[in-house]
Amino acid sequence: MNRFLCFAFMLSVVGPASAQYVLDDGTQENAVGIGGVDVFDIMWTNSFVTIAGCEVITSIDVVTGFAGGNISNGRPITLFIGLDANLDGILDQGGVVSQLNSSVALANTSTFATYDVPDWTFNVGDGFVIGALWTGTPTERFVAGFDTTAPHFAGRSYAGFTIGSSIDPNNINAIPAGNRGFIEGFGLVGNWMLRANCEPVPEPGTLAALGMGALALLRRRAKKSQ
Ligand SMILES: [Ca+2]
Ligand SMILES: [Ca+2]
Repeated sequence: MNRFLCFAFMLSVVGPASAQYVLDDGTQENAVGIGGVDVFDIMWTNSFVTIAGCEVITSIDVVTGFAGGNISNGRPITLFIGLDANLDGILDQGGVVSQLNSSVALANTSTFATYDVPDWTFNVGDGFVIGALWTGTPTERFVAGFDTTAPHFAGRSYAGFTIGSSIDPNNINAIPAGNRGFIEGFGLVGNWMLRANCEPVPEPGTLAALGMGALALLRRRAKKSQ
């Protein structure tokens, strides 16, 4: 049932040291925003549970806008990694552990833009979310790339919005209760096109071997200089 996570796990075992946490099927059908209001903030997150070989979150991929959409490249967007300690799929209050303030790229192309957030290392079994935060205007609304075709993972894609005020991802309790929840609660079915790239934790044995190599090199240099 969780075939994308399984896929990521297999990659992390047999492939090079990179894999992804993914809910979408790679093909965008829609984009989500807030209609009928003036200026608004929208935050959207996907939740995952840390698997072995994929403990270090290194960057976030996100699709903004949709083909024919009008989201501007270059406007501010914030990407973040957050804790979900109670595994309910919701970013914990005060739980942001890595954040990158950047700008929109590759908008309206159904293409993932990669954002190199500061790395964060989880333990296997830890819940976490990755998210994006952006400010909409009366003309630019539909920012969050959305996959509506099966497979669909319910209770994993979450959204929150505020009208006329800013969202602090470290204080999601400040978002009015009716303005936040899983996407299903808003009558939508699908998952965000929002992925986490990951790497395994470097093994102590590898580090030790590297250290010994460096020591040997230093000793050779020391001998030469004598
Ligand atoms: Ca799709
Ligand atoms: Ca939580």
